[in-house]
Amino acid sequence: MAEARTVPLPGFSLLHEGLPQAATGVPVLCGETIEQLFPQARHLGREGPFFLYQSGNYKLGCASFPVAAGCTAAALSLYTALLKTAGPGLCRVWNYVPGINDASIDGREQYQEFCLGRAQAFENFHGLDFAARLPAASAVGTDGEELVVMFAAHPGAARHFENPLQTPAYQYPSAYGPRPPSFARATLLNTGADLCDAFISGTASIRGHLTIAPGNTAAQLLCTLENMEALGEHCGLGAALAKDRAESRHIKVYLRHAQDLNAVRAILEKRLLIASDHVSYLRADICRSDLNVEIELSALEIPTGP
Ligand code: 3EB
Repeated sequence: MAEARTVPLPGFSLLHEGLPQAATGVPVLCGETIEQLFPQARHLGREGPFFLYQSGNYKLGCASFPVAAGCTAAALSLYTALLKTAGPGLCRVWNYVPGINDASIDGREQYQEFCLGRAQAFENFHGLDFAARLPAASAVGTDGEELVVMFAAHPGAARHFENPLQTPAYQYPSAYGPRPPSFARATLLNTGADLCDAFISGTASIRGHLTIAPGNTAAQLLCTLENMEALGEHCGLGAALAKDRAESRHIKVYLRHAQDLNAVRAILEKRLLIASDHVSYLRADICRSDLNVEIELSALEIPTGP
């Protein structure tokens, strides 16, 4: 199987050569190598560590920070800058965490270190009850040396949603780490009288706060799809996740094991995908070592009228 070492990030990051591809290398196993979520984005300039872009009313940003001094410090630094730069309308964050399942110098997982610094930055910025402000997100591993974060912010009123089948990640018990993950399950935004944008966070095989079917990719995929359907229903997109309404949906499927590709594709072709979807399958570690698959979905300008 050919693995292209390209960056399946929201395309705006590739508009500026300032971001080294090596920092975000997540191999594309199949599908589009550049996500075309904001194909019209243009480079605006820099602010602190962030390269900034604009696409319509969206402000987009991308930054990286070395993890040599620890992932907690890197996350605190990048998120402190992100919250200041993005402004109040933060809708979506994409996180790329080096060695996400590796042990840190303090014996925690790198993902836990990342969560610690991220939560501290949100708390510093918004105060102790920051949970209601948290946007949709995803977090996957890389084999790079830099933490990479990208954001999309919009001046419209973003609405954040939880999944009725899942414990809010920001309420996960402390067994998973000293600070829980800081994200919402979905963020929706009305962009016109009858139009909305939707960002479904990275979704995995978690019920309540427990991993379902540890290590079993096929069973995890079914649980993940059920989670996405329940979330779609709950946030008003519908269980079919705007399948028949969105002009195109942008889906990224992260696989821990490249050899799961064909089996996962076959199921998703039947259960989730239609011809107009933009899909990429990527090789990446997931934030819990017993998770094998994570799926995210974004769609812009979904008609919401009758
Ligand atoms: C989960 O539900 C799976 O830390 O930003 C999904 C989406 C996951 C976002 C994050 C983590 C994050 O906990 C992992």
